[in-house]
Amino acid sequence: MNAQAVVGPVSADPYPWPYDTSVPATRVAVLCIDWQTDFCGPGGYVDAMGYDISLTRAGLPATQKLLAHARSTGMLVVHTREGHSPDLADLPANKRWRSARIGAEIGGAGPCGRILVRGEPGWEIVSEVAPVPGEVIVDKPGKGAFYATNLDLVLRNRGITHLVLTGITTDVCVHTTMREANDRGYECLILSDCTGATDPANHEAALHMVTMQGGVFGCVSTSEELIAATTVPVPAAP
Ligand code: C5J
Repeated sequence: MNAQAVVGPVSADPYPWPYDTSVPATRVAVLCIDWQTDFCGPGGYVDAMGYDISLTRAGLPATQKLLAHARSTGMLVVHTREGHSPDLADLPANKRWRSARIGAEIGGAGPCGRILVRGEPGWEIVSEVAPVPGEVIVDKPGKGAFYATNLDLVLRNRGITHLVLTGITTDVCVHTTMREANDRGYECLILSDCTGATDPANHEAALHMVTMQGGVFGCVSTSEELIAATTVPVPAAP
């Protein structure tokens, strides 16, 4: 790891990210949102609802590469997991009712254990982007990663000011989290190749929304652009 790495400016839409030109990598966190079997694995929640998991898996290879880059340049890596306690005390009745309505009741039994319940196989993060020891993991009962969690406190304690968003799904948990983060003053970048949705049009629309009003929630770019815009100073010769 090199703590001297600097990120930016990244070629992005609608402005070169970040707004303040560049930022030390140690002030950047890569958020890996809900890369769980329930959202992208066979037999999980998204599969049970009848959606195509190849769409939600599409961002995995690029995210894997990005994680290697983040870990080697000193960025903080934060993983989130959507899920509910086994007694379902933190599951709103309407969320349960809606999931039952589409044939994948949260808390019900499925091929990967109880759907979206903490500790079950389907709730685990998939191996391709699994956390390594020491990385932050945030468990959340809702769509946004700031709601009913200590994420904001953890980020501020680490001096994080800039966020890079990856994960699934682009239009639901990633977007909700980006909006929450933006309102809290974090400078956000969402990566189009490290995200995915159950509907390609929703993926594109969610990315497009970010670019309105001069970058209403931040910017859109790709992992390749972010990696290319990270500089690691060469130590001066003795
Ligand atoms: C959804 C999520 N789509 N992680 N959750 O229900 O986006």
